[in-house]
Amino acid sequence: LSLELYPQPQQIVISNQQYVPSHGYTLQGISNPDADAVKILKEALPFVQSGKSLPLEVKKLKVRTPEMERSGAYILDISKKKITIEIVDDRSLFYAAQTLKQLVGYNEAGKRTLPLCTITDYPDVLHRGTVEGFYGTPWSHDDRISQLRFYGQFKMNTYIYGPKDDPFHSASWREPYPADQAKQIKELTTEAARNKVDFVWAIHPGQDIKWNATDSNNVITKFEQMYDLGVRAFAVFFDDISGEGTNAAKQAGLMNFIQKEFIEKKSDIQPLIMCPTEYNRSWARTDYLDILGEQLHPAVHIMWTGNRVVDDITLEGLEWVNKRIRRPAYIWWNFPVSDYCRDHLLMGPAYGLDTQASNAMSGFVANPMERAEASKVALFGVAMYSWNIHSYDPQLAWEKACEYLVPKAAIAFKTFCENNSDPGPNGHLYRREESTRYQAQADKFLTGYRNGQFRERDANQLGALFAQIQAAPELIYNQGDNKALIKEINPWLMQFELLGRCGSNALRMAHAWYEKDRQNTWQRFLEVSAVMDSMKLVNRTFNQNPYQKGVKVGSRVLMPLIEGLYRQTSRNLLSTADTPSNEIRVSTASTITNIDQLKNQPWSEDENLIAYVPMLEVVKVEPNQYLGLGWEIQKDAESFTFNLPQSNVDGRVFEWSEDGKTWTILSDIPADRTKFTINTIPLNAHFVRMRNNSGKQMEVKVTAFSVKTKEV
Ligand code: LOG
Repeated sequence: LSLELYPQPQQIVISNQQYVPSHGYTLQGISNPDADAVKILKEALPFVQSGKSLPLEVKKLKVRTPEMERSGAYILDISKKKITIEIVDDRSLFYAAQTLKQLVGYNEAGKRTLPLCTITDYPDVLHRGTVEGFYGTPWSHDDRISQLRFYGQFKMNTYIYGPKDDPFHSASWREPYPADQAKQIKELTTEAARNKVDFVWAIHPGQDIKWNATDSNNVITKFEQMYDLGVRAFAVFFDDISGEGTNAAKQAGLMNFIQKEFIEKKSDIQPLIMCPTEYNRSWARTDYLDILGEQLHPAVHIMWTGNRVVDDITLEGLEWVNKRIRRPAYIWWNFPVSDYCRDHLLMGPAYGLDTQASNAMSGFVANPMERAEASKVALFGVAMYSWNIHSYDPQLAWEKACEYLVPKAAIAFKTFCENNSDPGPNGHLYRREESTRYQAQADKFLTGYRNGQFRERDANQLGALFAQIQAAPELIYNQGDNKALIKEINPWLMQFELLGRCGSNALRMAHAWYEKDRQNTWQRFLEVSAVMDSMKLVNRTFNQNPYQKGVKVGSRVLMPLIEGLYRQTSRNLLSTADTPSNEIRVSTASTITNIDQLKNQPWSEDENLIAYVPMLEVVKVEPNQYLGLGWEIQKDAESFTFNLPQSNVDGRVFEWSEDGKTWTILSDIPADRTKFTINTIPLNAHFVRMRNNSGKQMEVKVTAFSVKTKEV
């Protein structure tokens, strides 16, 4: 017999007996047990005030190994005569109660059953949870309440509040929250406490901070205001900034000042956390981290996203940074955050986490999607991993998460998630497996079709998949339980249904061609075209954010399959009909740059607009490095637009070229503007670029860089 518990406890000793408690329970042992924990216990078991009863005794833990001293550690012992819970703190009792609640079963007679067992349990990582640290619309108040309850249920104890687009966190960090928002934060701190979650409030002052006493005190004043709202844990973020604020020694100085003047003066605050400017290995090219390691008070945690901004977490990478910062890193994992790929949902398993790394980190928090409910699929995995690292199974966690979130349509929801997990090409080079169970069939079928075959078995399996895909959204809508989730993912559900229809039609089209039925092939071809048009409409109508607009589903395996079949069929039909082939236009527009950090950055190309996909982080431009765009020879430029906030302007030049070799300065651009459009570009221009013409490194944030071409 094994027990299904999430997260999986460290140690379970179990007899194969289920036990039906003969009486209700009475609480015994320590006085004033945590009220929130008692509430959960009462949901799990019947309690009685008087008469015959069984004892549920709560006492202080005696066995003290280092692990069993951690906040939240507990021993839960269930025997026929008694339940005993041994605890370190209130959080321990709360977690033991959550475990007990998961252990309760029901027998055929409808009676409550409990397994006879002893569970010894503790967290592998001290601080576990999330950092609401993404760009885009911050979570709503209701989203956050629901998250905090979810964390409590699955033993995550940390929620770091730091949404980039909350002005009171970042752009206007010196300002106090307006009354209505302050009230909501107060409610959140209460809800967090109820769920034994540390509500960490983060400030992001680095873009305009002055390294003087006034601004140091401005930070403390803001923290005092947050303290009054019930906040008992704090962080300072220095990510994605440029200029003076990036100075490591100054940052350490401010942190140490906060440590001394604020943290140590109050007796009830959690350790301070900072997010450094060089927060991942690929950017750590200076002595920045060593300065932090030496100068920052040892009690302050330092966050770290891994070897890249968005990446897997490896023990080797952790050991590398820990040596430099002289403390175990506090992991800020950039998954399932989707602010750099906003047209996709990241619904796949939380994988790529080293199962040997438990002693190498002080915290593990994940940065989620702007869509809070949908993020729970990945966050469930984060909870399992950070509690019990060595026995983490990403696939199992993913399945359980899907079952937990959409219990009445779990299979349909899994179908949705497993085909919506890859972010698509992106500047971070971060990709996720998607549609893996069908990838081989899809590849073989398409290759076969191109060679004039029709692989019947593969077609049948893919056909069954597309039928499931088409049916899944309806099943998810109808289960009705999780309305917030449905609202968040609705555009993708609509698109998913169309994907199923499109795929089924594409397979019928391929079959008709194989049967040499031209007329039927044409008909199916037009059907596929029609569904593709509907998909384009959904893509143009929903989720129209200015970064990556639109709604992409199945983009890694299934859409390429459909498009491949469609293109091949179009060739088949047109070449034999002897019509002039309606060639798909091959792009020759592209970005041009000699900056490594930009080389993988995708660009978008609409009818007459070529543009860098906006970037969120700061790019370092060395002397003579440049970023630019080139476009098709047959097109003339109409205008050139840039928006480069947080950037130096001294020594930069904008230039145009006809051949990409000889460059001329665009002198109409004012020297001091970070944002501008010019409509006077020479007709023979086919490239524009911005170049660092100073002798020093320059910092740039690429929010917009685009060329509009004239209609032809
Ligand atoms: C930001 C973060 C953003 C994430 C993913 C950190 C420390 N900072 O590139 O706000 O959500 O990457 O795009 C970041 O990760 N900048």
